[in-house]
Amino acid sequence: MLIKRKKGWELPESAATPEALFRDRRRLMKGLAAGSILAAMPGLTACGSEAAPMKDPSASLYPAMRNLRYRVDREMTAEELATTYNNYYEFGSHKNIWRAAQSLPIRPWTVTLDGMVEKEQQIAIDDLLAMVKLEERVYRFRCVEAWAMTVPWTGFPMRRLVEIARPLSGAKYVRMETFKDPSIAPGQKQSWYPWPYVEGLTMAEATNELTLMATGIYGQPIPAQNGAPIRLITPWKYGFKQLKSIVRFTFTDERPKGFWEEIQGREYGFWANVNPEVPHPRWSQATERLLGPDTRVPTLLYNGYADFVADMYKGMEGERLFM
Ligand SMILES: Nc1nc2c(c(=O)[nH]1)N[C@H]1C(S)=C(S)[C@@H](COP(=O)(O)O)O[C@H]1N2
Ligand SMILES: [Mo]
Repeated sequence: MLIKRKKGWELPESAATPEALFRDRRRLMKGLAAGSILAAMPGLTACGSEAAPMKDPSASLYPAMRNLRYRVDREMTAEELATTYNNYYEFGSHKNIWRAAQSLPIRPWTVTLDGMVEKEQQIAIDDLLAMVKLEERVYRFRCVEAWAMTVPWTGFPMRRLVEIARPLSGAKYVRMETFKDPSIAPGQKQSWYPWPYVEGLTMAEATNELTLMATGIYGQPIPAQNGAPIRLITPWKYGFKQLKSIVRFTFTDERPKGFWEEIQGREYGFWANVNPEVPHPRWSQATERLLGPDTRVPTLLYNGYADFVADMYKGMEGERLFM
């Protein structure tokens, strides 16, 4: 596989340009081709054992051009960290699930668009990818547990997905669902959790320019542990809103109840917008720990994205907007 370098990568955002990572990857791919370092790579094997991740047929779509409208004045988080420190309860309720998640079959993968739409559709992920234009965006990411990272997602605006779905005028929300198959995801055998993982957005949120359907990360198809083959990214909201491995988008006039809201509604709500001044019932949200340097930095209102999103919440002061 060749990693082509495009013009966008050369632009001034040097802090957020992981050149070294790409150089390393090129070296790695050469090594893989020669078959020399397979043994040294955890999770990779020469001949399709259980641990081998499925090959991604969309690999040639990456990297995509970076969209420089979205800038972050922070160091990029190392790829090794962002892809090995994860929350994905389907594969375990701890951070070290990346290896277990390799058993997720990413093809065939069908996305259903249903509910209040002109016509229900089922679209294979590669057909969907052919209908959209991929771009790269570097966003901040803030987990409700008060750790944070900065990563380059590749994807397309959710607004484009809404266009494809053609919702009826009465639709007020999009309800999204992660796959459910306990034979693949051992966490789903734990029946006290309300599987599948569900999250929802208002139509205004879903069509906000920031809202991204991410299909890649660090210039490659998104790996299973980060939500392959398609996950939600809403950078002004806590991480738990940003569900992974989505199979269904349902347009509805009822506010969806998310996975965590269902489990503990007093701690996790529908809006989940980042706000340093509104503590979680069990800890402060004033600061966050950066993955990598492990330093603590102040948390920003709407995670630094107020200019893009604050207008959507005008006149809603009575709502629990920040949990
Ligand atoms: N289906 C599903 N999506 C999920 C989760 C999950 O457990 N299952 N965890 C959420 C939480 S709490 C966070 S912080 C982010 C983590 O994303 P990352 O592993 O790519 O950093 O995924 C979110 N999406
Ligand atoms: Mo999270």
